[in-house]
Amino acid sequence: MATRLYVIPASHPSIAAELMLRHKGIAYKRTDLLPVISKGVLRAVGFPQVTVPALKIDGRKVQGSRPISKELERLRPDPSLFPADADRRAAVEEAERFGDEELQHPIRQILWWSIKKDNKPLRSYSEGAKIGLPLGLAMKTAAPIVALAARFNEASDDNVRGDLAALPGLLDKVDGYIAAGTIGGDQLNAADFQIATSIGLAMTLDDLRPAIERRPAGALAKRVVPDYPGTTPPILPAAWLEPLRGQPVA
Ligand SMILES: N[C@@H](CCC(=O)N[C@@H](CS)C(=O)NCC(=O)O)C(=O)O
Repeated sequence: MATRLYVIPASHPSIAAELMLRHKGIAYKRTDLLPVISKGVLRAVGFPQVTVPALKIDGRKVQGSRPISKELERLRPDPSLFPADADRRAAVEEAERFGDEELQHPIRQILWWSIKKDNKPLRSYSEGAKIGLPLGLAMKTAAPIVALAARFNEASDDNVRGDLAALPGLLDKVDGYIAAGTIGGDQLNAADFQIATSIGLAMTLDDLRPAIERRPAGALAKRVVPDYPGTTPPILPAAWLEPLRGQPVA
């Protein structure tokens, strides 16, 4: 099965797709793309949309972390990514939808806002990636790419302040899925990969990690993606982080 996964290094849905390929035991090649530039490359290689993860597998093109989980399940049912029981499957699909549609984007906005303020940490997110040019050179020319990525993702002050205010509620929801056994079980499922990678990316920010790491959500991320690449030192305004103080612990 000829398989190539197109990713942006440290992109959370890209890591989810990669972990799901490994879960299935499907051998794959990976193409690492720079943000923003990725859009043109994906179009040039024939994908209809401009986001990663994008997968060529068995002659088909599949784009988006949720279409990818479904396609992998179709192509290789074992080991499964979704429970066989209909009710449990519906719960996992709903948690996966939440991870994709509600959790992913605020984390993405917080990260791009932080990197736009100071792009030095960007290098740590690309460590080990093969982006087609030396990392040092890529980082010297990163400012316009970062500015565009922050703009495309609407990582404005207002949006990021709102994201931080909403984050405790999102984390409560993840802890709730774990308490209900929808995610965090012995057998990892598609929602585990979808959600734990967003939490893993959030925990690369020193500003956010203390509010997450002692929650069940933080423990799940450490289990599913222990070596999440990248570190961003404190940069967010203290007043914006106020809603995250006094967070519950596991
Ligand atoms: N919800 C989609 C999101 C895909 C997405 O927005 N990916 C980002 C990277 S995390 C992307 O490709 N951004 C384009 C860019 O940064 O230029 C999924 O799970 O596949």
